[in-house]
Amino acid sequence: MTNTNNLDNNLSNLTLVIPAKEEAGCLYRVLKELQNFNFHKIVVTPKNTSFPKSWDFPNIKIINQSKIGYGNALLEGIENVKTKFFCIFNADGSFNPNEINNMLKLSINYDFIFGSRYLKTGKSDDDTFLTLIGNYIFSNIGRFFFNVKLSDILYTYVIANTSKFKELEVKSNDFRFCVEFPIKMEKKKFSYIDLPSYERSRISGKKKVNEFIDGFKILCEMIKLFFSYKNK
Ligand SMILES: Nc1nc2c(ncn2[C@@H]2O[C@H](COP(=O)(O)OP(=O)(O)OP(=O)(O)O)[C@@H](O)[C@H]2O)c(=O)[nH]1
Ligand SMILES: [Mg+2]
Repeated sequence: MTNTNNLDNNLSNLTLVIPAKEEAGCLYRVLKELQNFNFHKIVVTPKNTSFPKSWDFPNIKIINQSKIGYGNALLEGIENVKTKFFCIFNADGSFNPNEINNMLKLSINYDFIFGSRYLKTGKSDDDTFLTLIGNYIFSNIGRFFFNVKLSDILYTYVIANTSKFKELEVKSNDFRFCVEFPIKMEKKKFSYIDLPSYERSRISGKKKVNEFIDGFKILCEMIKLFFSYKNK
């Protein structure tokens, strides 16, 4: 793959794990933008998803997930990562790849580096009132009940140390992944930080998160984890 950005050599230590479900209207443009970056890339799609033959993206690994769900896509993608670090990178165009370099620089000092839309220069063009309130509530539950020091717990634009992530033994196959991961990371006392991130609007298509159903599942997961750690 070509590297037109003259980026740091250490970027090749990074694999982007790109979950993509029904993103036909976005994925081509996302992969096109990513062509400028010298990262490994793994796209994870639901079963029986195929791409037009005219798409010419060499060196991108495509995996059809064996189960269903966002968390499952990530877990199966991460299983295939061979680099020291990986980055969860959405296929809807909302993550700006220009932020990765700054996040990756911090991997010298931290095991996990999270983006946050709610820090100083962070912003979201994609948030609705409901998602804004939901993120605020869940980030505060994370902070008060689990001591997770993240201002945007559900965003999940994150660079992770691959072997440390595997030690967490994250199991969630759905959006519960977004809280199980940081809560277990805090409990293991791994090092982490969050940085401002600017979330762009999704390019097209529909969001896969259902604020009420997934919000409820996320809340149940937090309650379950709270009692499982309390009883230890
Ligand atoms: N492979 C796979 N990818 C998924 C699944 N569910 C969601 N995704 C992808 O995960 C990423 C995040 O999902 P989104 O629907 O964008 O969630 P969101 O960012 O909270 O919602 P938006 O407001 O639309 O941006 C997107 O790239 C989706 O295509 C799934 O079941 N399987
Ligand atoms: Mg999105």
